[in-house]
Amino acid sequence: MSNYLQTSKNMDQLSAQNYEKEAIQAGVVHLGVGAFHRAHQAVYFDQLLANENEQNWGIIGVNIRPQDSQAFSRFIEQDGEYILKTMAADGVTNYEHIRSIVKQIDGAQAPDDVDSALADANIQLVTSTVTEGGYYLDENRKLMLDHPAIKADIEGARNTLYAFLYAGLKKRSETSKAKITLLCCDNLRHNGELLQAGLMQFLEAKEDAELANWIKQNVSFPCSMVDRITPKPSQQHVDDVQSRFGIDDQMTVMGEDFIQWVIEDNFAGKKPSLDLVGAQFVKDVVPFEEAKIRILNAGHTCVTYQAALKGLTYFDEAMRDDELKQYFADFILQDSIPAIGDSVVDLPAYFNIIMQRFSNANIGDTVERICTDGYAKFPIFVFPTLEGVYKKGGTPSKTIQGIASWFTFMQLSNQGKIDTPYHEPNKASLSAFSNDSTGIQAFATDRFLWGTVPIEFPDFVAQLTQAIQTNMTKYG
Ligand code: CS2
Repeated sequence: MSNYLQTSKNMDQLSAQNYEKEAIQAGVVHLGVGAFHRAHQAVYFDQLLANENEQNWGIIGVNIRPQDSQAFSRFIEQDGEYILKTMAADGVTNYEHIRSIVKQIDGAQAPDDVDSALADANIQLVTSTVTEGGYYLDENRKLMLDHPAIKADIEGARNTLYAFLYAGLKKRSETSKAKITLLCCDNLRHNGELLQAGLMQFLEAKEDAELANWIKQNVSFPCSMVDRITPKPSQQHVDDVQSRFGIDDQMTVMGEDFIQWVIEDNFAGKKPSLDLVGAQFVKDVVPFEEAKIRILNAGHTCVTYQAALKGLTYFDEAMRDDELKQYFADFILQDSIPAIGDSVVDLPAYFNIIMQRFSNANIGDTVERICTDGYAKFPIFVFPTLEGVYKKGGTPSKTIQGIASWFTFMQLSNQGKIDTPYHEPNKASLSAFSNDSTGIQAFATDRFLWGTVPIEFPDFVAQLTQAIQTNMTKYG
């Protein structure tokens, strides 16, 4: 056990899975060890490791971002161990000592070690959480070859996950030659297909047909749907763990009690029996993905900017605001669910569960967190509903209201009139959207955001302009 995590009090309140860490072999490499990975995939694997026959599924956690190296060095000092705190809406709180990340590599400092891990025949699975924007794909699934990070990686730098996968898989194809599964765990529709498309285009740009060919025969890219609301880690929980257990855990992560993982059953490498610990293997992830992305994520995205405009701090406050609660229900019931159409998922029941989860005041999920990265989120989460309702002959007025609130938020945020900080990695892409008719026109016809909707359904531009004007009057 990590020295940092020696419990000195209340040991009975801290649970841990029943396995000896020394007996665990690594079978997974994970790229992007953020809070979400620690609260989600690492938890499933931690439970899996308690099964005698599944002890070769330890995780090698890899950091790929230089800006995270400092925080990651602390994670290494803690031997990759940390406390997961989960909080239910009814106040039940649990603390678990998670130990599944058995090895840690800072890829930003030691890229060769990552290559060796990826080449190792014992590694059967690579999972990734690098955020929605971390795959650098445009609306046509084309890799952004002109993006400086991708450009540099094609020249041999290590900015994106593609550079790491390229080098690691190259080594694997030349040494162990073992088959392997790349399992994307980011919130993207058809996430496995996107990872595959991005990687194959990267290889094309590198002009490495041999490796591309090897990958076609030896690597699979299942899609998966991942879910657990995981607020940004905060000092409050670090302090709670410190005072409750006497543990100096700087990597404490907190999430809601709900957790879900639905995985396409398409493994080129060996398959971990994650179904033993609650994950679902299915033939087709699409209906689960669509439900989650269009109801939970799009619900978050369309409500959060309105919540910010109203000066709310925590997302659960939006569910206690009559207007926003009604808006959320209308958006889902009038736009999202009709646009999805028939589904194996009971969508109204699913929506009710999401409403309860969004109302969980104990997790203190912030409007600020959910406002982050709007430029990457709208095309993924909101666009399908926008297009779907128009295609069915309707008018997606609630969706348009959500989009308009983002534009209004952006403008007021630029003018310093909003308290909620806006963290937007793609700020440069938003700079053309000025607060005048030219800016609104550019926003409403942006190809990356809205595809061909403005061309196929020209009413959209007028409807969005109208909604923006209404919003500006209301909040400006
Ligand atoms: C949120 C997600 O930031 C967002 O867009 O909707 O981070 C959400 O909390 C997770 O997807 C829940 O699984």
